[in-house]
Amino acid sequence: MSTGFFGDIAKIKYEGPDSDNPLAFRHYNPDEVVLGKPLKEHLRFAVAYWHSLAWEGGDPFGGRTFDRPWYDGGVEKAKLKADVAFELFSLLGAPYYCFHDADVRPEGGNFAESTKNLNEIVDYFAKKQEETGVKLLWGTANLFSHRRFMSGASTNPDPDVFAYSAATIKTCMDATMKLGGENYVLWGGREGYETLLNTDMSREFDQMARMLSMVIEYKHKIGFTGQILVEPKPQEPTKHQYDYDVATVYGFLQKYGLEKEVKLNIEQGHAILAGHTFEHELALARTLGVLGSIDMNRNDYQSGWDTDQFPNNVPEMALAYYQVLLAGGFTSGGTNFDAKLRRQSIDPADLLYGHIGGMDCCARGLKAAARMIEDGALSKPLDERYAGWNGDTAKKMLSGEMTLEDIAAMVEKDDINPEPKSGRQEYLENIVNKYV
Ligand code: XLS
Ligand code: NI
Ligand code: NI
Repeated sequence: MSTGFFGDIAKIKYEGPDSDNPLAFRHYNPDEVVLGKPLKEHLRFAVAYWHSLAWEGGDPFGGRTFDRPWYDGGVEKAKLKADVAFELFSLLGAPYYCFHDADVRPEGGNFAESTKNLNEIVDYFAKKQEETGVKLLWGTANLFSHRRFMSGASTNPDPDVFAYSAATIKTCMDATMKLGGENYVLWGGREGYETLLNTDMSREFDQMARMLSMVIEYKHKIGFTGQILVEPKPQEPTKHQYDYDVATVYGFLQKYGLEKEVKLNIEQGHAILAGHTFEHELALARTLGVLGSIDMNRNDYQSGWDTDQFPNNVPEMALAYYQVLLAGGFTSGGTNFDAKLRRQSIDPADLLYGHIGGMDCCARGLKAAARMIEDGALSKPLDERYAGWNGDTAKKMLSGEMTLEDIAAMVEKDDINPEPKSGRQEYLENIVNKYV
């Protein structure tokens, strides 16, 4: 039975690029086959519970602007929220959703009560999943909102907070497993510092690594077959977050021998905050073999803040999905809209407009990327640029068959005198422009 929250809005359909219907897809046709696979299987869209259902529209200068019937309540209100959530997923035809414990259950008076509330909602979710066919892309623990986590979760100076965090993660992994989640995410919102004056970095690294190791041990113990994902972000809420960017997280994983067990959940807005492009972060993760999933959104380029807006820059998204496709596409991962409405967008329909626009832009980006791959638009010029390395001597320089002395002797004997060649950046940018 419908909650009536979305009025008479019916399931969003694909109507093609010429449609004027604001409640229709113009580019996302879930069944359209691209590179041998339907778009819905390439993109694997997920709705983020925290932004679309739990967030209330506050900012540092004012409180809630949204008015939702499930605010300020106990488990019954949380169930109403779940009813509307699954209506939203179904209207959009989003195959997946993602949540933190704190988004879905009321906080209890102590750990046991919070866990009881969570488990009650998880049972409710299980029924909703069954009814709607919507699946869980990933679950995660919110170890950053409550005041107990103000100085970090696993990196807290107080071992009681470490223990509380470990216990919370366990309940969230159990919930994720029970709901058939395909990944489990760790985002270290407060695993970092405000000032080094009160911070023992080396101790905190060891604490964070021990927590992650226990997560991996537990995953294997309970037979959770999903992927463990770490989500990098350079700062906000802390001044400095340890999981700064892809390169930093990979270094951390290697230091503790965890790089084979963990992949990354990479977010557009976090890449921007770290001074990178999304494309850069994805390309690096692909190169290192740790590209797991993406949190799709966009940052306001002027604000210097994680504004988590719905994405709308198709050329940027085409280059992002180009990297995803080169990595072989998603396996357990997907496209999670870690994006929230602006606080003035208070109508239920705004939730649909945000996601419809985001899904359409992702579809356009992915289709452009697929065409570039089919045509070899970028790979052919790239192969040409590196073609010299196909030669025998060039190969020997890399294989270890030649030493520094051998190479020096060769350069002198053959009078090697390299002539620079154009990198053709503008030419390549014009090629991309043809596809987007
Ligand atoms: C916050 C993060 C968060 C994670 C999940 O900036 O993006 O929403 O995705 O904890
Ligand atoms: Ni974020
Ligand atoms: Ni995120």
